[in-house]
Amino acid sequence: MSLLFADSFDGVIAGGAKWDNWHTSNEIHSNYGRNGTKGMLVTGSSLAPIVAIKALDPVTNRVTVGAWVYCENPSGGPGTFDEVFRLDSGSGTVVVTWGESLTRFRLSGTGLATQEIGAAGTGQRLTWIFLELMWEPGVAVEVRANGTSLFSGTPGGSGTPNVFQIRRQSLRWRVEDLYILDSSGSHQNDFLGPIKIINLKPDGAGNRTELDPEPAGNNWERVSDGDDATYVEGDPGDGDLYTFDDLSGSEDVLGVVQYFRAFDSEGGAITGRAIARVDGTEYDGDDVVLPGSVATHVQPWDVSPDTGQPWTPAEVDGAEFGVEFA
Ligand SMILES: [Ca+2]
Ligand SMILES: [Ca+2]
Ligand SMILES: [Ca+2]
Repeated sequence: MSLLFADSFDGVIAGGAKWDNWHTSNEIHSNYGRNGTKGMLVTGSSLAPIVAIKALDPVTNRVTVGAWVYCENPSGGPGTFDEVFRLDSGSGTVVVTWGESLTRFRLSGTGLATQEIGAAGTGQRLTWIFLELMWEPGVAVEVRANGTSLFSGTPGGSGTPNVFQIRRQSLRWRVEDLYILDSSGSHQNDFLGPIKIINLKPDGAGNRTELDPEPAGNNWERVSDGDDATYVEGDPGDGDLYTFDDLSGSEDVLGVVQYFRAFDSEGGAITGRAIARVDGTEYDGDDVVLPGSVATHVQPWDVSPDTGQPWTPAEVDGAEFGVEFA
């Protein structure tokens, strides 16, 4: 496993439901995304600089984050907390902000001189840039823009990156197609470069329909409406599989990340897991001990569970995904 988090801002599980902390002023709208899809506008209050937080539990000490970013301010330097990407380990920090120069990013952190990095134009305002930050405390740091390295060196700090944050003070910027990964495994364990995240949602019944819909109706519609008040439920051994939207193209697939919301209405501790059916065979995701109230759970499928190789577009289009209880 190496993909820790992915957000296209288009899913039915939206905004704060995927993040551990989400400022209520953040906006998600097609005005702020790319290619006609939704993106995030960072506009949280300067009085509470934390805009979004995602706790991380990586397998390795090396973590890479990437996203398309677009600063809406043609002028104005960053405030202290205009942190586009911030990673913390508990024993160190690395931060990338928009630069005073208006054309470059600024890097700071434990053991690093605060400095603008890269050539003029690599941190330009009013344009989309695919920004990436790799950090292994005490060992390595690298920043890339549109796939080109702006800085690499040896940072201070120690430990395992355990939280990603976006913080904001005075600037407004857009974020789209954000990923976070660690360096474990043989696939998706390094910079991905400029990517696109496509949101796929259930569009029909799959090979298993064992859960009970509430209210009555099609199970797949109860889980694809973005409303926790409608749902499916069942007992240990029961599960559902659903067909999903197809990809619209044939570009290489870097990985699949499945999200679901679930809880144990008996008070907690039932086991649930994501399941996938690929080429006619069902595969189990990781066991999750479900909490007593609804929460968002993530199952990365870095490679096709059927082949152990990168997913083909045809495999994704034909795959069914769902959840079962155990
Ligand atoms: Ca989007
Ligand atoms: Ca629902
Ligand atoms: Ca499909």
